[in-house]
Amino acid sequence: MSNKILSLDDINNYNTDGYLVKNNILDQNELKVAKKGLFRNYCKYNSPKEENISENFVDTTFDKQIIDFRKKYPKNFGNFYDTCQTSASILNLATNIKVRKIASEVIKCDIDTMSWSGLLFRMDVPTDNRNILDWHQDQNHLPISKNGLSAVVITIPLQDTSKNMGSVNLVKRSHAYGTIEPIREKSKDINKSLQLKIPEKLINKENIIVPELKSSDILVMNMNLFHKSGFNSSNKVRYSLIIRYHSSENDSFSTFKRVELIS
Ligand SMILES: O=C(O)CCC(=O)C(=O)O
Repeated sequence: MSNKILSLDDINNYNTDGYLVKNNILDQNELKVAKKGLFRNYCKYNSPKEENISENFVDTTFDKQIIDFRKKYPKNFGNFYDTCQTSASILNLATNIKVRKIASEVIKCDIDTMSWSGLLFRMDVPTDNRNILDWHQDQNHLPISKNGLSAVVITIPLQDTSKNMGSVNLVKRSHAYGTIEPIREKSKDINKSLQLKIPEKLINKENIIVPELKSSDILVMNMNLFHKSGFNSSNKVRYSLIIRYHSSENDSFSTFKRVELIS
Protein backbone atom coordinates (compact mmCIF):
# COMPACT_ATOMS: atom_id res chain seq x y z
CA MET A 1 0.00 0.00 0.00
CA SER A 2 1.23 3.52 -0.86
CA ASN A 3 2.20 5.71 2.07
CA LYS A 4 1.84 8.85 0.00
CA ILE A 5 -0.18 11.78 1.31
CA LEU A 6 -1.27 13.01 -2.13
CA SER A 7 -3.55 10.93 -4.34
CA LEU A 8 -3.10 10.60 -8.10
CA ASP A 9 -6.04 13.02 -8.49
CA ASP A 10 -4.26 15.56 -6.27
CA ILE A 11 -1.15 15.37 -8.43
CA ASN A 12 -3.17 15.59 -11.65
CA ASN A 13 -5.11 18.59 -10.34
CA TYR A 14 -1.89 20.27 -9.27
CA ASN A 15 -0.32 19.69 -12.68
CA THR A 16 -3.39 20.96 -14.54
CA ASP A 17 -4.38 23.92 -12.36
CA GLY A 18 -0.95 24.85 -10.96
CA TYR A 19 -2.18 24.68 -7.37
CA LEU A 20 -3.75 22.38 -4.82
CA VAL A 21 -5.45 22.91 -1.46
CA LYS A 22 -4.82 19.98 0.85
CA ASN A 23 -7.07 19.85 3.91
CA ASN A 24 -6.29 18.66 7.45
CA ILE A 25 -2.54 18.49 7.14
CA LEU A 26 -1.41 20.36 10.21
CA ASP A 27 -1.79 19.15 13.72
CA GLN A 28 -3.70 21.54 16.03
CA ASN A 29 -1.09 20.96 18.76
CA GLU A 30 1.71 22.20 16.50
CA LEU A 31 -0.39 25.24 15.67
CA LYS A 32 -0.85 25.89 19.38
CA VAL A 33 2.93 25.74 19.89
CA ALA A 34 3.44 28.23 17.04
CA LYS A 35 0.81 30.59 18.44
CA LYS A 36 2.37 30.33 21.88
CA GLY A 37 5.74 31.29 20.32
CA LEU A 38 4.10 34.26 18.60
CA PHE A 39 2.44 35.37 21.82
CA ARG A 40 5.66 35.07 23.86
CA ASN A 41 7.55 37.11 21.25
CA TYR A 42 4.84 39.77 21.48
CA CYS A 43 5.11 39.83 25.31
CA LYS A 44 8.83 40.54 24.99
CA TYR A 45 8.12 43.83 23.18
CA ASN A 46 4.72 44.83 24.59
CA SER A 47 2.67 43.72 27.58
CA PRO A 48 -0.71 42.20 26.77
CA LYS A 49 -3.45 44.55 27.96
CA GLU A 50 -5.72 41.77 29.05
CA GLU A 51 -4.52 39.47 31.78
CA ASN A 52 -6.62 36.60 30.57
CA ILE A 53 -5.54 36.61 26.94
CA SER A 54 -5.03 33.07 25.80
CA GLU A 55 -1.80 31.84 24.25
CA ASN A 56 -3.99 29.89 21.86
CA PHE A 57 -5.97 32.98 20.87
CA VAL A 58 -8.62 32.48 18.25
CA ASP A 59 -10.47 35.77 18.74
CA THR A 60 -9.83 39.36 17.70
CA THR A 61 -8.68 40.63 21.13
CA PHE A 62 -5.03 39.82 20.46
CA ASP A 63 -5.26 41.02 16.86
CA LYS A 64 -6.52 44.39 18.04
CA GLN A 65 -3.52 44.72 20.35
CA ILE A 66 -1.13 43.83 17.52
CA ILE A 67 -2.75 46.41 15.23
CA ASP A 68 -2.52 49.15 17.91
CA PHE A 69 1.06 48.16 18.78
CA ARG A 70 2.13 48.42 15.11
CA LYS A 71 0.54 51.86 14.81
CA LYS A 72 1.91 53.30 18.07
CA TYR A 73 5.36 51.67 18.26
CA PRO A 74 6.49 50.86 14.69
CA LYS A 75 10.14 50.28 15.68
CA ASN A 76 9.28 47.81 18.44
CA PHE A 77 6.72 46.20 16.18
CA GLY A 78 9.53 45.75 13.61
CA ASN A 79 11.65 43.98 16.25
CA PHE A 80 8.72 41.76 17.16
CA TYR A 81 8.14 40.99 13.46
CA ASP A 82 11.82 40.15 12.92
CA THR A 83 11.96 37.95 16.00
CA CYS A 84 9.03 35.95 14.66
CA GLN A 85 10.95 35.40 11.41
CA THR A 86 13.44 33.27 13.32
CA SER A 87 11.12 31.71 15.88
CA ALA A 88 11.71 27.96 15.90
CA SER A 89 8.21 27.17 17.16
CA ILE A 90 6.60 29.16 14.33
CA LEU A 91 8.92 28.05 11.52
CA ASN A 92 8.56 24.42 12.58
CA LEU A 93 5.13 24.41 10.91
CA ALA A 94 6.72 24.97 7.52
CA THR A 95 9.43 22.31 7.88
CA ASN A 96 7.06 19.77 9.38
CA ILE A 97 7.48 16.26 7.95
CA LYS A 98 4.01 16.18 6.35
CA VAL A 99 4.61 19.48 4.56
CA ARG A 100 8.00 18.28 3.31
CA LYS A 101 6.50 14.99 2.19
CA ILE A 102 3.83 16.80 0.16
CA ALA A 103 6.50 19.02 -1.43
CA SER A 104 8.59 15.97 -2.37
CA GLU A 105 5.55 14.23 -3.89
CA VAL A 106 4.73 17.25 -6.03
CA ILE A 107 8.33 17.83 -7.13
CA LYS A 108 8.82 14.06 -7.47
CA CYS A 109 12.08 13.95 -5.57
CA ASP A 110 13.52 12.18 -2.56
CA ILE A 111 12.39 13.98 0.62
CA ASP A 112 15.93 13.82 2.01
CA THR A 113 17.38 15.79 -0.88
CA MET A 114 15.23 18.90 -0.64
CA SER A 115 16.36 22.44 0.17
CA TRP A 116 14.14 25.34 1.09
CA SER A 117 14.29 29.04 0.25
CA GLY A 118 12.25 32.13 1.04
CA LEU A 119 10.89 30.96 4.39
CA LEU A 120 8.77 33.86 5.58
CA PHE A 121 6.24 34.49 8.32
CA ARG A 122 3.65 37.13 7.36
CA MET A 123 1.45 39.19 9.65
CA ASP A 124 -0.92 41.08 7.37
CA VAL A 125 -2.79 43.72 9.33
CA PRO A 126 -6.10 45.21 8.14
CA THR A 127 -5.94 47.82 5.35
CA ASP A 128 -2.14 47.57 4.99
CA ASN A 129 -0.95 48.34 1.46
CA ARG A 130 2.77 48.45 2.15
CA ASN A 131 3.59 44.77 2.10
CA ILE A 132 0.99 43.35 -0.19
CA LEU A 133 2.36 41.87 -3.38
CA ASP A 134 0.70 42.52 -6.74
CA TRP A 135 0.38 39.77 -9.40
CA HIS A 136 3.71 37.93 -9.58
CA GLN A 137 5.43 34.58 -9.94
CA ASP A 138 7.61 33.31 -7.11
CA GLN A 139 10.09 32.05 -9.70
CA ASN A 140 11.02 35.68 -10.47
CA HIS A 141 11.72 36.43 -6.80
CA LEU A 142 13.50 33.16 -5.97
CA PRO A 143 15.13 31.67 -9.08
CA ILE A 144 16.91 28.93 -7.11
CA SER A 145 15.71 26.16 -9.41
CA LYS A 146 15.92 27.06 -13.10
CA ASN A 147 12.44 27.39 -14.67
CA GLY A 148 10.90 26.58 -11.28
CA LEU A 149 10.10 23.09 -12.45
CA SER A 150 11.77 21.19 -9.61
CA ALA A 151 10.41 23.48 -6.91
CA VAL A 152 7.13 24.32 -5.21
CA VAL A 153 5.61 27.05 -3.01
CA ILE A 154 3.67 26.17 0.13
CA THR A 155 1.49 28.59 2.11
CA ILE A 156 0.35 27.73 5.63
CA PRO A 157 -2.30 29.83 7.41
CA LEU A 158 -2.22 29.96 11.21
CA GLN A 159 -5.95 30.65 11.42
CA ASP A 160 -9.05 30.10 9.30
CA THR A 161 -8.68 32.69 6.56
CA SER A 162 -11.69 34.25 4.86
CA LYS A 163 -11.49 36.21 1.61
CA ASN A 164 -11.87 39.58 3.33
CA MET A 165 -8.74 38.87 5.39
CA GLY A 166 -6.64 39.27 2.24
CA SER A 167 -6.25 35.60 1.31
CA VAL A 168 -3.95 34.88 -1.61
CA ASN A 169 -5.60 35.38 -5.04
CA LEU A 170 -4.34 33.06 -7.76
CA VAL A 171 -4.93 32.57 -11.47
CA LYS A 172 -5.76 28.95 -12.13
CA ARG A 173 -3.63 27.38 -14.91
CA SER A 174 -1.46 30.49 -15.36
CA HIS A 175 1.68 28.41 -14.70
CA ALA A 176 1.31 27.27 -18.32
CA TYR A 177 2.88 30.60 -19.39
CA GLY A 178 6.23 29.52 -17.91
CA THR A 179 8.33 32.30 -16.37
CA ILE A 180 7.34 35.77 -17.63
CA GLU A 181 9.66 38.79 -17.81
CA PRO A 182 8.23 40.91 -14.96
CA ILE A 183 7.69 44.66 -14.65
CA ARG A 184 10.03 45.74 -11.86
CA GLU A 185 8.75 48.34 -9.37
CA LYS A 186 10.92 49.34 -6.44
CA SER A 187 9.41 52.02 -4.25
CA LYS A 188 11.55 54.75 -2.67
CA ASP A 189 9.93 53.74 0.62
CA ILE A 190 12.32 51.03 1.89
CA ASN A 191 9.48 49.50 3.90
CA LYS A 192 7.54 48.72 0.75
CA SER A 193 7.93 45.32 -0.88
CA LEU A 194 9.69 44.97 -4.24
CA GLN A 195 7.16 44.27 -6.98
CA LEU A 196 8.05 42.03 -9.93
CA LYS A 197 4.69 42.37 -11.63
CA ILE A 198 2.93 40.30 -14.24
CA PRO A 199 1.44 42.55 -16.96
CA GLU A 200 -2.29 43.00 -16.20
CA LYS A 201 -3.26 41.93 -19.73
CA LEU A 202 -2.08 38.38 -18.93
CA ILE A 203 -4.45 38.03 -15.96
CA ASN A 204 -7.46 35.95 -16.98
CA LYS A 205 -10.08 37.28 -14.54
CA GLU A 206 -12.36 34.30 -15.10
CA ASN A 207 -9.69 32.03 -13.68
CA ILE A 208 -9.06 33.98 -10.47
CA ILE A 209 -9.51 31.81 -7.39
CA VAL A 210 -9.32 32.90 -3.75
CA PRO A 211 -9.00 29.76 -1.62
CA GLU A 212 -10.41 30.11 1.90
CA LEU A 213 -8.06 27.99 3.96
CA LYS A 214 -8.75 26.46 7.36
CA SER A 215 -6.00 26.55 9.96
CA SER A 216 -4.98 22.95 9.31
CA ASP A 217 -4.94 23.29 5.49
CA ILE A 218 -2.05 24.09 3.18
CA LEU A 219 -1.94 25.70 -0.25
CA VAL A 220 0.56 24.19 -2.70
CA MET A 221 1.46 26.28 -5.78
CA ASN A 222 3.64 25.96 -8.86
CA MET A 223 6.55 28.49 -8.81
CA ASN A 224 5.21 30.00 -12.06
CA LEU A 225 1.59 30.41 -10.96
CA PHE A 226 0.36 34.04 -11.08
CA HIS A 227 -0.78 35.09 -7.62
CA LYS A 228 -1.05 38.16 -5.39
CA SER A 229 -1.94 39.20 -1.85
CA GLY A 230 -5.59 40.07 -1.29
CA PHE A 231 -6.64 43.22 0.58
CA ASN A 232 -7.36 42.72 4.26
CA SER A 233 -10.63 44.60 4.82
CA SER A 234 -11.48 42.65 7.98
CA ASN A 235 -10.63 43.53 11.58
CA LYS A 236 -8.32 40.50 11.90
CA VAL A 237 -4.61 39.97 11.34
CA ARG A 238 -3.79 37.31 8.73
CA TYR A 239 -0.92 35.16 10.02
CA SER A 240 0.69 32.85 7.47
CA LEU A 241 3.91 31.07 6.64
CA ILE A 242 5.36 30.74 3.16
CA ILE A 243 8.14 28.36 2.14
CA ARG A 244 9.59 27.18 -1.16
CA TYR A 245 11.06 23.70 -1.52
CA HIS A 246 13.56 22.69 -4.20
CA SER A 247 15.05 19.41 -5.30
CA SER A 248 18.74 20.05 -4.59
CA GLU A 249 19.72 16.94 -6.59
CA ASN A 250 18.20 18.36 -9.75
CA ASP A 251 20.73 19.89 -12.18
CA SER A 252 18.64 23.05 -12.33
CA PHE A 253 19.31 23.80 -8.65
CA SER A 254 21.74 26.58 -7.68
CA THR A 255 23.03 27.08 -4.17
CA PHE A 256 22.06 30.27 -2.43
CA LYS A 257 25.55 31.72 -2.63
CA ARG A 258 25.63 31.38 -6.39
CA VAL A 259 22.16 32.70 -7.01
CA GLU A 260 21.83 36.43 -7.36
CA LEU A 261 18.54 37.14 -5.63
CA ILE A 262 16.60 40.04 -7.04
CA SER A 263 15.87 42.48 -4.25
O1 LIG B 1 0.22 35.82 1.38
C1 LIG B 1 0.38 36.74 0.60
O2 LIG B 1 -0.02 37.87 0.83
C2 LIG B 1 1.08 36.49 -0.70
C3 LIG B 1 2.55 36.51 -0.52
C4 LIG B 1 3.25 36.05 -1.74
O3 LIG B 1 2.65 35.88 -2.76
C5 LIG B 1 4.67 35.78 -1.74
O4 LIG B 1 5.37 36.02 -0.73
O5 LIG B 1 5.18 35.33 -2.78
